[in-house]
Amino acid sequence: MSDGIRCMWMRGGTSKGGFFLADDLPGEAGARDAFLLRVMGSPDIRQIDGMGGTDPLTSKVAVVKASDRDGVDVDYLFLQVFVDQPIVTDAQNCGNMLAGVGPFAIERGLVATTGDVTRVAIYMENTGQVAVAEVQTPGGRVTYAGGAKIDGVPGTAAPIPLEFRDTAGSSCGALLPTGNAVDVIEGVEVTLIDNGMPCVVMRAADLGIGGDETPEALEANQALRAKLEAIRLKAGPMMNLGDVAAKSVPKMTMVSAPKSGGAISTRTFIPHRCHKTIGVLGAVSVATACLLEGSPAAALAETGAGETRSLSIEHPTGEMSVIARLDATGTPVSAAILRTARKLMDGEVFGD
Ligand code: NQM
Repeated sequence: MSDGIRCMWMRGGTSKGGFFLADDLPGEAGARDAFLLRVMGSPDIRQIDGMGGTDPLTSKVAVVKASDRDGVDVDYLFLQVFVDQPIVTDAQNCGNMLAGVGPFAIERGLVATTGDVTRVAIYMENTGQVAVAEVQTPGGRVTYAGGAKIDGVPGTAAPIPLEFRDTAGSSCGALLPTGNAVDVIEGVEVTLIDNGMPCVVMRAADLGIGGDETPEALEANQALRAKLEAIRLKAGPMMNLGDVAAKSVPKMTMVSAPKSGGAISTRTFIPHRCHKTIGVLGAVSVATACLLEGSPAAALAETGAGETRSLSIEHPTGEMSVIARLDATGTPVSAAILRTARKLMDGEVFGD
């Protein structure tokens, strides 16, 4: 292929990657994935021959098209391009890249603006659920500048609140795929949970760490990494995810008591690199684990009271607040998160 393909490079939340219209990419998945590997420069830990930023968080792709579903504006397919392996997977969703989908859809003319704020209903193809994004569109144009601050991103930008409903069991078929709030794998008590992202939630202390180490220190801990991977490979089939050896799920979150006045402190492997923050839907799933009576996270968490709870999920570079609404039985029915996004480049990208 010698011609470039139209692409917008954007930061979405604390992730970054390429945003494409579905029609602009090869229709056949094998050809599409081969192209995307070339675009990112994978497999190569330096991604020197491509656009990827050498981290799973900066090696991401969003594929967007107008939707023909009732009440939905656009369909969004997330693709994780592995850095060091020739793998492109749709086996997970991404709530950070999601933050860029609304602005991108408006910029590409898939959605018309409706005043100072435009609501964009987004069907997330990876998990078959809908999220609603609110995009700032004063004067009929997307504005990226604004006063909202999210931890893990320097400076401020226009707020993009995201609301999720019905995320329980997104990939695993049920919020608790084993039916239990606690299972034991490799001698460690775990909560196998999926409220938008399949996660294994464990006490940091049970893995022999304090839970406030830096991502670099945790990545250097080979014994910890081996233990986490052994647990993950067993958790995959238990979570209805099958063999997860070549998948980027489930995520592995180690929790400890909050350190900065939040609900819980976290360190998350995604699954082989340690996240500098925490994924959006990962945070929703961990917040939900904190609300589960008898779970390892609940015993450590400060969750407050009431039908609407703001759970501040502490991570290595700050926190992410999950606003959870609960029904009369205490089950979370919706979650909202504040994100921002920024357009970085609009042009053509090459996969020769
Ligand atoms: O959990 C990283 C991220 C993500 C995924 C990952 C995400 C989410 O921070 O919704 O956003 O867990 O691989 O972008």
